[in-house]
Amino acid sequence: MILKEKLASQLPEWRERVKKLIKESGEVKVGEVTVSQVYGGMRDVRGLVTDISYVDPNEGIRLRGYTIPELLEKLPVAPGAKIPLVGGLYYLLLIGEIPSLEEAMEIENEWKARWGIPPYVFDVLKSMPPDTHPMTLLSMGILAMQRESIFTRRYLQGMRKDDYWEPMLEDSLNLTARLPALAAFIYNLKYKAGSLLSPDPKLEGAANFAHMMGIPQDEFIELTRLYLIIHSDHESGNASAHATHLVASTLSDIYYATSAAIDALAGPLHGLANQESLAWLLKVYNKFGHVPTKEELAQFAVDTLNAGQVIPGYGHAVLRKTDPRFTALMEFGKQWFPDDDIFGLATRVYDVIPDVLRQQGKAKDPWPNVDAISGSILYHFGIKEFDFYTVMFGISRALGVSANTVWARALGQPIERPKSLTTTMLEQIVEKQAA
Ligand code: AMX
Repeated sequence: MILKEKLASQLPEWRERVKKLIKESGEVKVGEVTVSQVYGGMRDVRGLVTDISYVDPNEGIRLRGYTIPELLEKLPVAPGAKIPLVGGLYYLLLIGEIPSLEEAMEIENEWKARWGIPPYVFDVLKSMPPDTHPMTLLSMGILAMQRESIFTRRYLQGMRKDDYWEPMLEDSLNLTARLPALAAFIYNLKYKAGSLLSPDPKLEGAANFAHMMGIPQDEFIELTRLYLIIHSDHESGNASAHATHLVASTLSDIYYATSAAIDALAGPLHGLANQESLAWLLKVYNKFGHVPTKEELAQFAVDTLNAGQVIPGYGHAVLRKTDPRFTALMEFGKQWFPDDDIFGLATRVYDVIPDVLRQQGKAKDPWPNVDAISGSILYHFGIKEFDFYTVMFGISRALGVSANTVWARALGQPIERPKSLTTTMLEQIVEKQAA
């Protein structure tokens, strides 16, 4: 596998670079921690490292140094398609270089060879009550496959620390290959009376997902590619990435760690915001029976805030400008279905909400994140079961967190264990510094 060889060839230099940095500059300070950060979810505390992506507060995400528009321009595209192959994105995340079409197809072909989900996984999911949330089913499906872990098997047999990354990569390729089919199975089990289309070996990953979802149109295939690319990684501190990193740092395998990512993503302040956001848009639409005027919208938003609720899809812990992932999806919608009512509503909300939030004066970031629009686009394609939206986020996020985990093992990152203090200790620190 070219991918494995390329990764292996990078490791000596990276290991040396990190070792040298720690040895020669290990005591250099990279920041300080304040009392409000200790109580405030560690916001802005610089305590993690990843070379796979970086979120600039004003510019948004860069994956391996590339902005979203640059990725869409530079990553290889399948013949006849417009949006790049997801396999190319995964190659970039893992290797750090824009692949050729051939290299992107190598990943797509690896995924094709690995997508068979063990039948017992389906049995587990089928045995769950029908009202189980699809994110619970996704997390369970991933966890059920844990017994397949090559990393765990090799670890129990005895493995050198330097070799950990290799079975971690094998597991990651197996898991990411299976997730689209697992997601489509969950969709069909929950919402389509259990019917399941088998994967078509002629199709690449995104096209196969569209086929298994029963939405084989070209636009939906393109959207799947775009959706999987833009949600894949958002540096290391977001809840799903951090949960993965923490769990995998104990040398749990990628199945345990990705299941944890999905659990974190299922929270309304993280990935579930996309379903909450669409629910809010539909509430607005149903109240007025049409796309409301800007004034009507502003009043509705103020009422939401006065009721003590957040405007889902707006605000971000790190970003301070419109999320470029939001912009990419908005441009996609404007290109393919500019006249869709709910999509149009999402774009009108974008004209109104930042001002409303600024006037309220609480949110540090009044701009939309990706979740403000993604639901309206899936809705357009007839995926009206919005519980499912975060599942699609999850299969994309697994690409980023697994690439990070391969590198964390390759660089021998240790078990994560920050220190906690008591409130009395914090008060004593404050008193001492005031004295
Ligand atoms: N609507 C109303 N109030 C908001 C708000 C919003 N969209 N965004 C932030 N605020 C409020 C916060 O609730 C907080 O109020 P408090 O002081 O009474 O607790 C105050 O503004 C300050 O918050 P902040 O420092 O600007 O944000 P944060 O870093 O604590 O939280 C986030 C970030 C995303 C959780 C928050 O903006 C939010 O709840 N947004 C809505 C939910 C959402 O879109 N989540 C998706 C995030 C992206 C993702 O992970 N998928």
